[in-house]
Amino acid sequence: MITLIVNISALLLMAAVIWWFWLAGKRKAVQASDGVIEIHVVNGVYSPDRVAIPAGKAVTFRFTREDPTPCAEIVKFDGLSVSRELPLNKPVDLSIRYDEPGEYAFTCQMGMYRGHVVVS
Ligand SMILES: [Cu+2]
Repeated sequence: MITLIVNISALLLMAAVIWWFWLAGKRKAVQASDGVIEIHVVNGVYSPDRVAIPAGKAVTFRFTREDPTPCAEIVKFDGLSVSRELPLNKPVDLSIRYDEPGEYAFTCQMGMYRGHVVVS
């Protein structure tokens, strides 16, 4: 009986961890209706990794790369001809505009670092 309770608790805990790190994080997007959205490249991720912007309006994405991994050097945006090199610890402004609502990824060169732009 104790074993069962322990097992069930462990499963619930795992579910909570999965929810917290993947599902909950995926749902919230940082709103950037106008102006500048600051994105930091740290420890293998973009932070924030989900940004909501309005369709047809240019928003400045300010990337600061604090992650020395060579892989993080380039950021590119799906569906746009935007591809930029990010120097270490130096903010780089990119003007991003999507005309069609949808979800677009921004990634490093190899697609390992991954963020999303939610356009509506
Ligand atoms: Cu990469």
